[in-house]
Amino acid sequence: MTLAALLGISFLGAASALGYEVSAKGVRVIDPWTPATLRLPIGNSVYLTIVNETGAPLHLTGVRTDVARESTLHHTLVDGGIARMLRINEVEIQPRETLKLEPQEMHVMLTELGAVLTEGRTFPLTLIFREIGEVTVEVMVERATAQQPRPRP
Ligand SMILES: [Cu+2]
Repeated sequence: MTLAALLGISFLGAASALGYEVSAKGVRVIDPWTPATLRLPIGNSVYLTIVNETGAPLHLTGVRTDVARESTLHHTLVDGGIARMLRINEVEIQPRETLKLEPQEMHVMLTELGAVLTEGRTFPLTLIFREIGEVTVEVMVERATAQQPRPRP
């Protein structure tokens, strides 16, 4: 068994848009990423995809990372052409359902970051589920203008 398999990390190859995923405790977390920041940001968003492969509903109740003082779940609402962000306390994911956190949609909001996020670096992000506890993934910092993650080498 390889180290990657032991860690539950698989690399699907550069040809796939889904280059990185972590499988743990019955969930798959695919391509966690965030855009780079040019200076110390007030806030920044993290995007990722979660697949519930357990046989029961899961509830994502929180997120945590060392790079920001606060990490919360947000949803974006566009009302009269003005985008507003609302905090979400938890998100339910039904069995075999895929939850996508994407630009202009649901996202992880990092606030009071402690450092500039430079392209190419990674940092750990812990997802907290009520039913199965914590799952930690590595977030890739993409180009500042990115709208989606690039395949990881
Ligand atoms: Cu937000």
